[in-house]
Amino acid sequence: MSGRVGKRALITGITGQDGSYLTELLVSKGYEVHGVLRRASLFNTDRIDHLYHDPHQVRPSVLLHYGDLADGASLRHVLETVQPDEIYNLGAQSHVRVSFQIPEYTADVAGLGTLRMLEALREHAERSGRHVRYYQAGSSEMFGAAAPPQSENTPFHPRSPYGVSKAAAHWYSINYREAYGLFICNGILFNHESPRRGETFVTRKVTRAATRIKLGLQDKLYLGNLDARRDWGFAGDYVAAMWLMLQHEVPDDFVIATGTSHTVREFVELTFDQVGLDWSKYVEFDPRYLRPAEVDFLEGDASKARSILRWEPTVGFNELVRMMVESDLELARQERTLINAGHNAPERGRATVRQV
Ligand code: NAP
Ligand code: F7E
Repeated sequence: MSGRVGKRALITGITGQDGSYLTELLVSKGYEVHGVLRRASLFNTDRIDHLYHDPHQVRPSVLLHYGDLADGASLRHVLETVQPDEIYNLGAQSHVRVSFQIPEYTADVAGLGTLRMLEALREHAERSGRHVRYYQAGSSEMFGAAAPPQSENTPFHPRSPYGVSKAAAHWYSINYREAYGLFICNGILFNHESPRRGETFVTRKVTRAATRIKLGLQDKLYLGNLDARRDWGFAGDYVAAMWLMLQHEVPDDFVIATGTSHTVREFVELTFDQVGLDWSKYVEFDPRYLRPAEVDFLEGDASKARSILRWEPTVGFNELVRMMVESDLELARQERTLINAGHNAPERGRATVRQV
């Protein structure tokens, strides 16, 4: 590839929540960003469409390549084509509840997919002599049942096929760092949310439902375990930590978290408060949203990232909920306007949200 100006990044999972925020961040820093796009029967680029320019018309800063973490040849091909300076491996089947329903696929993409990416990187680095920096998207789900506060020194005790697969990916990454001297960092990120969060994760499910109930578009919200505690931060802050890890002189592993936790019940209460509703009148229990094994309490200790990377979260819990409620209220208003104008506006993704 010719005509390089700034750095070039390759992102798997570019169409996901984090991929979209990371792309915005890297483009703002002058990177040329390449993303691995998974083939789907419907458009799956909603979160990055605003960043994409037709390469026939302008020199684009965001380019997409078909590929899949389940297909090693496609990863090798994309890597050779793009020749990136940095790789962010964010692609995964990332839903914990779904990982109990499709455990082999989850392991294939989140666990083996990481190994495929690392092998592609090793071969590329050996053949070309290029120095490429690699970020691996690890998760607090790897801690699972370990007692809080969890830090880089806390032993893993994952509680789902997703958590086990991410733990394997974490150790593959350390092994490739130690064995081949590659620049590989593991982020161990606690839950992070945003208006772009997938609608089957509990935060977005709640903000979407509360705002739709407020506008008379929905009657009830069905949830599972309200007692689980999570350390919820803002995705925009967390992608900045990924970038900081790859700018550090030495490759290392970092916990990224706010250090405060809340129960699902508290998240529900605050969300409904913000739209002026009493949550207990609308929320009902549905056992289908329980998991065969639960992670009860996650609260991260990110002091290593704070001191070494100088990373700090900028958005607190109340602000995060406010941001998500505002965005979903706007979507609900648009839905209401269509219905008032006589259009049939069925709830988007209704069938998916009912499953998980
Ligand atoms: P997300 O919104 O679910 O996005 C996942 C991305 O992976 C999507 O772009 C998805 O493509 C892609 N993907 C799925 N299967 C793939 C495959 N077989 N090959 C290539 N790409 C595939 O997840 P996120 O919240 O942005 O999280 C980003 C990463 O961080 C994930 O690895 C997740 O497990 C991890 N993580 C997330 C959190 C969190 O709280 N958000 C915390 C810790 C770690 P489609 O758009 O086509 O589905
Ligand atoms: O669940 C409870 C559920 O699905 C949070 C992923 O990004 O963060 C995420 O995984 C809690 C759990 O996220 C419902 O039982 C109750 O205790 O929003 P979640 P998660 O499982 O924490 C980690 C760090 C990742 O790495 C993952 O990729 O909420 N809960 N009722 C519910 N959860 C859902 N989804 N739906 C419910 O109705």
